[in-house]
Amino acid sequence: MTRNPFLPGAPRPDVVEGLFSQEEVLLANRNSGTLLETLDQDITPTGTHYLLNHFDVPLISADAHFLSFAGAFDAPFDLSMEQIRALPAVTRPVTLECAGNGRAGISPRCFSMPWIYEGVGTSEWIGTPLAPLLERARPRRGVQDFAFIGADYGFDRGHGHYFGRSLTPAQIVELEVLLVWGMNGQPLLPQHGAPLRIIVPGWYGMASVKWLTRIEALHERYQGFQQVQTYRYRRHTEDPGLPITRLRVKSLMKPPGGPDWVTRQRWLRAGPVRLQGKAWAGAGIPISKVEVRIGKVWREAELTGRRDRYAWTSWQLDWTAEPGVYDLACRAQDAEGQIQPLEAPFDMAGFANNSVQQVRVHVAEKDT
Ligand SMILES: Nc1nc2c(c(=O)[nH]1)N[C@H]1C(S)=C(S)[C@@H](COP(=O)(O)O)O[C@H]1N2
Ligand SMILES: [Mo]
Repeated sequence: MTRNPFLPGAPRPDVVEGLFSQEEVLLANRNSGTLLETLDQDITPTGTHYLLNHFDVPLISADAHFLSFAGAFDAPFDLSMEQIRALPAVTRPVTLECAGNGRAGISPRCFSMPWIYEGVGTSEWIGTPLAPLLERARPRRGVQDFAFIGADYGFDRGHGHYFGRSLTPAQIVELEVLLVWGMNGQPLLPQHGAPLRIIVPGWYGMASVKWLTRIEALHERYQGFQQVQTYRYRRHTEDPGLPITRLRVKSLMKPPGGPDWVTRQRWLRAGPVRLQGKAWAGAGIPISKVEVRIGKVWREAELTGRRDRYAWTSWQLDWTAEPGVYDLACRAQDAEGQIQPLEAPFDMAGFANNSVQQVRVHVAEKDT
């Protein structure tokens, strides 16, 4: 990438094929993925939850931080972190997935964060419902959008901007948005948005703005880069696209056995093995079925728990593994009948690839 990326309209290398570039690997090094071996846990251990940070992580002192309600409110106010933490607190397990998760499985691929499977995790988020605070600030009649602005500034396609997203008043009513300061019993870590972020349950992660500084009520729709220029489903360059919102139905398996260091292929001793993993869908829709493919045969797994409306569900299947090489896959279906596709659905930016995960295992008679 030799062209000046700070000129208005500067193009990003768009779609590419073949090996990952240095720049893509740099993005991957900054944005770690959830360790798939933690998929037997309901809550992703803090520090192994995936990260997606577009720009630099701002280090913000909680003592000096304020959240401003600004723009078209009749009673705007600022809140210190102390005031925010004194609000009625709730703890909710919510599954967060990056809209780019699975991008590497789409060909040609978009030049961006090269997620394979790991851009998803579940945390117990600690915060307070946002809707009553918006009410308290008294949005003026005719407000169309609430913009959520983060403290992180950077460039994309030549546009300098603070990361920002918006939700309409109807979406605020429909989605149980939380204003969050804690994660798994601890204060938020800097890389997850400290001291304050929102969590938008049931939607892809881009909506859950981190390092929140300002909520602005607008009489028009918010036109921020992250709202209108990206996070749209687009099938070709002329396609105006549709905004990305709720999570698509998906499942993942904890890779069984042990890995080969570099290929990550799995080694298993023949005999009984419990296959297990997680399944989730958007907007609080329950998972109705998970199937596991062993070789060519699909078997139905047992759903072993549903912790909460917006958190993933556990599944398991007991398998007596015979020696051989197997390609395992898992596939979830939600209560509305949506089912994971076997092939990746094409999207220009590689968004929302919910096709099935493939795990190759070598089953051996005895230790090698
Ligand atoms: N301010 C800000 N908020 C942000 C982002 C960002 O880069 N800046 N990334 C978004 C994206 S794309 C995702 S997937 C989630 C990731 O949250 P996590 O890093 O805590 O897992 O944060 C969202 N909120
Ligand atoms: Mo994301």
